[in-house]
Amino acid sequence: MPTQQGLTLVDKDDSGVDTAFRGDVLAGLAQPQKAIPARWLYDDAGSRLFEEITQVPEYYPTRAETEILSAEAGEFARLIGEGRAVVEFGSGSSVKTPLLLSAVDPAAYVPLDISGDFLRAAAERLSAQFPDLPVYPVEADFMRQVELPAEVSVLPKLGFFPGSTIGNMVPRTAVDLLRAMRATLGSNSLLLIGMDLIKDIGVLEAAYDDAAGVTAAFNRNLARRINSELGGTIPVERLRHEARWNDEFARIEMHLVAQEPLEFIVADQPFAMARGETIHTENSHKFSRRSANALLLAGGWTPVARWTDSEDLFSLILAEASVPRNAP
Ligand code: AVJ
Repeated sequence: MPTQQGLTLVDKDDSGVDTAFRGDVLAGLAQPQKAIPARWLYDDAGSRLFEEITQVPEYYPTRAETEILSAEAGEFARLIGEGRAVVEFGSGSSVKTPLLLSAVDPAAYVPLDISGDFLRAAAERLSAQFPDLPVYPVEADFMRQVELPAEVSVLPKLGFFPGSTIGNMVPRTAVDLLRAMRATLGSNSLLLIGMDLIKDIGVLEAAYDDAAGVTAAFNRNLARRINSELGGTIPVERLRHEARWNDEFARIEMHLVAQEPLEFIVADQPFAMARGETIHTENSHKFSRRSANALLLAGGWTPVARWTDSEDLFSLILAEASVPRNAP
């Protein structure tokens, strides 16, 4: 039965359990390699912990991307131009979005998010900072084509997808998303997308296993959430956080590793883990200049410009909606 939680529609059963969460967890724990979709990491506690991660010294992506956005304002203005509708996929962070909006002087701002609560907060923050800018929040799942408000239909669009969130998706899902964005934004649109770069493995693993243990808490919070929302008995303190580099797929993986043989219950179903067995909880793909370009092209976007920070840690890529052309 769909019920209102804030503005967001969440399917809950009669005892108030999120049925999509329960379905993903039960299916994921029944697999030979246990795995749970990363989106379930972001409940209120998880979202707060992620904000904390962006402040730890080892986690460079937020700082590096913010550096690019402040340093390249002049270039964005030149290549993007004013008067577009900026469509942000995911609610704007308090720092990055204002930097972009100041640089490109848009005609409208359209934040898209699946969570009405985040959306309202982002829209209010932006309206206070840019009182003359029309803001049209849209609550939607941007993995599919989204119908934009009529007020922006004639404006050329600039999609904004910062944070290397695209890196959380395996390539086929990332391509689906890029194609959905292309459909949402239309021809003549541009996309400014953050993509984190392949680099020294030690730097990558430290970024996802900080000394203060904030990322470990973020990862373990998923097990805690399963226990509290799905009647689970997972011994959370017997699961160790691990960040591993998977070189074949160029990604950091987060796992929860059983420190000893474990038996537990989730939603009335029994599960067991051998010592050393893991639950895979997140992928964070990293890119080279060419692998980033290949992914964008596969999704219908032609790269036109690229910027990196002063330490070459992170890239921001500007791409234009590809026009089908005859090619060999
Ligand atoms: C929010 C997807 C950009 O993959 O770097 C940070 C999430 N996970 N530390 C990332 C995350 C662990 C983050 N993104």
